[in-house]
Amino acid sequence: MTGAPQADLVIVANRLPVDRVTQPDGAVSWRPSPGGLVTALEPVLRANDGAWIGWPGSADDDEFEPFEENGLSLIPVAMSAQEVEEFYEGFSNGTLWPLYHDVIAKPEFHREWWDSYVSVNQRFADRAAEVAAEGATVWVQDYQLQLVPQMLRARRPDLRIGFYLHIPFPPAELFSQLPWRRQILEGLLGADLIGFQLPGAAANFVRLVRSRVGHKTHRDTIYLPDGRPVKATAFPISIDTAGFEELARSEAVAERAAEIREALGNPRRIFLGVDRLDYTKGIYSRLRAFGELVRDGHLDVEDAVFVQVATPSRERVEQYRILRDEIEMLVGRINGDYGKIGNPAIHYLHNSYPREEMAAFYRAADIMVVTPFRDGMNLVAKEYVACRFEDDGALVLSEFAGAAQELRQAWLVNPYDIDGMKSALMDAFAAEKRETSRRMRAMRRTVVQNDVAKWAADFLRELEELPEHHDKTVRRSRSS
Ligand code: ADQ
Repeated sequence: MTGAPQADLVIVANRLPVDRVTQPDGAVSWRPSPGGLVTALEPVLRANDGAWIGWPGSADDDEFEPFEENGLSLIPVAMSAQEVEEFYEGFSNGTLWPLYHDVIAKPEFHREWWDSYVSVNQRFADRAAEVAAEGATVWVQDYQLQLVPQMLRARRPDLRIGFYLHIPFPPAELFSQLPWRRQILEGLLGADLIGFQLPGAAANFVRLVRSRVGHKTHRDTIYLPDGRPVKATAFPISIDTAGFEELARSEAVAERAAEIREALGNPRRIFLGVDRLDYTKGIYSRLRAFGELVRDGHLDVEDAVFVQVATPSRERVEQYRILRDEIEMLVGRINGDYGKIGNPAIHYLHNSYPREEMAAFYRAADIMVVTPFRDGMNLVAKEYVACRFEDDGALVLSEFAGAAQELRQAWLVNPYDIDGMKSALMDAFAAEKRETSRRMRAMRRTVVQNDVAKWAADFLRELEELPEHHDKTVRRSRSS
């Protein structure tokens, strides 16, 4: 490819940190879609002649030339409509996503989806091989691109390659269902450093490599027969804590939070859920728990209200459409049965909001309810904590969210246990100010000390410092 910059740091992610907008006259422009990842990586990218490779988010056979946006070098990778269906909606979100989340939904295995996964991964790897300068660092992100490390190393052995998995890595008993399990493990082993959210996920991976690929391992290190060590370890991701706190402290957000409370009728307590509309997030069970508390008279709709923000997500995938219908039916039923004029029990918003509005929701809410069945980390829980600068507010958190390993002072719940969730919701509802402050103060300390900038710096430092060779004598791997 011509015109691609030679970068010393390359991020390879499924999505570019911008959205493509087509004007009515057909002209194309780009709108930044700022997420935690780009906030964290922007300073390092600027300091290192960095580039970001990713899909612009719409099906198109046209290749776009690399371009600069806010001083960041962006390199679009195109995908056809068929690839969006087979690689993205299919293998990534219909096979890997449910498989890696405890098989909460049944993963589908289709050979055409796999073929598409291989060819799209190859395209990303080829682009990275062209863009990276001699000896550069390439950091590949997430489950859509697990073959890229190996494909890239085959073309560019001079590179330092890191990989980070944002979602859980399943235990061998589940991962082994995957017909292409060996290829995925070998794909990842192309990296020098593989980062996971939790130590347990890293341990699952190392164990699988030992049993399925047959490499020698010791703790978090895998010794490849060609003399290269691979490290697999945990780097729990975080948020731009200071940025969220600053937003929450602002006059505009304080006013907006007051407006939200007012619009809800100034109830004594506001419960809040904020999730992508995904079956892993446990939205249905959580609303059922709340509905039963209202039904049984433990909560009164003039006293307590639930606001559920559900971000539209993967709307072309069948399972997501079914889930949306189920949740909307439940909300309708609960409001129909227990709501009063001007006082519905649940306010349901199926929409995306700017960061300021999210911060206002977090400030307005007394009890944040985060109850996924399985979640790599869950940034919403950390964002809520970052916004509670007055050390108040309660967090009800699933023990199956990665965040539960750090936010120990939350009201921890098992999301499969509706009665358990009901008592946790009531405990958080009734908690004394002293109790909520004690818990929130401790959680805030954790989130302030471990922000996303530290996460990125820790990962990149570790990647730089890893030895290139090991001195272990190891035999050739066997086939599984
Ligand atoms: P997600 O599954 O998307 O992320 P999460 O970690 O909660 O889950 O991040 C969601 C992000 O979207 C948050 O920053 C939140 O503020 C934002 N958001 C949610 N609803 C919104 C709305 N209606 N409008 C605007 N913004 C909204 C995956 C993994 C997680 C892991 C992250 C990061 O599934 O486990 O924590 O990646 O690694």
